[in-house]
Amino acid sequence: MSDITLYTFLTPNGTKASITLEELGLPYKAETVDITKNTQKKDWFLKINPNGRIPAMLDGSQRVFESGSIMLYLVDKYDTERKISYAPGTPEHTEQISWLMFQMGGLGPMQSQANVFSFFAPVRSDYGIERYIDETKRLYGVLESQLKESPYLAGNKYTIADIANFTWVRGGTLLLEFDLSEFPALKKWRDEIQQRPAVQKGLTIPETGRSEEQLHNMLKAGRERILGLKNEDKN
Ligand SMILES: N[C@@H](CCC(=O)N[C@@H](CS)C(=O)NCC(=O)O)C(=O)O
Repeated sequence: MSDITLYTFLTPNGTKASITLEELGLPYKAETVDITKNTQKKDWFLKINPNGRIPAMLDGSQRVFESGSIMLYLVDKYDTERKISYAPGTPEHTEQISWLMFQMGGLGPMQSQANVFSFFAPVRSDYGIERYIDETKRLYGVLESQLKESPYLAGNKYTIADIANFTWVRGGTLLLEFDLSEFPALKKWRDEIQQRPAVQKGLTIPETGRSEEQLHNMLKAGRERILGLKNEDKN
């Protein structure tokens, strides 16, 4: 039996967890942790995630933090039918973990920095913007080369590795306005995953009081502000 509360916000890391829960058909409560109001730094939340970031989860008295760790916990414990994961000990399972770690250690951190330099920075650094956007696009190229070879990242089955990378690729097209025409296999994969009912549902969690579009517009206003500043890079 599960007794799950997901602490989350409408972001690529948050929706990795809600999509996974929806795909597994698990009952759960979603608590909104509004990162635009710094709720993630409050003492009560730091007891669930000492790192002060969303998402985090309680399953009964068990805390789980880091989105990749939440996904692994959920499939280890609840995906007994292997709906969105491979069995440990199989070559496909190792691939699944590799692509999940690719997102956790590569795509997520690099695209987050692209977001920081593009939307949130107090100064304008064209070097920072370019460096992290180029690195993010390079990583999209790595996904593209894998998806030319197999329908999903870890083989013939849609898994948590796909969910993890999907929310970031979707975020890149919506926010950084990446054009996926240079990555046709990635675009096809994104379009297909986007249509899954569990994905559609997971992308609406949690209730924030603002639409995703409104949240994105807040960020894009940040970009206008940054582009209005003088570039501060040293020559
Ligand atoms: N490696 C962490 C990253 C979590 C993370 O950066 N979450 C962002 C939202 S996507 C956040 O909470 N930002 C607020 C902050 O940095 O204080 C994970 O995958 O869970």
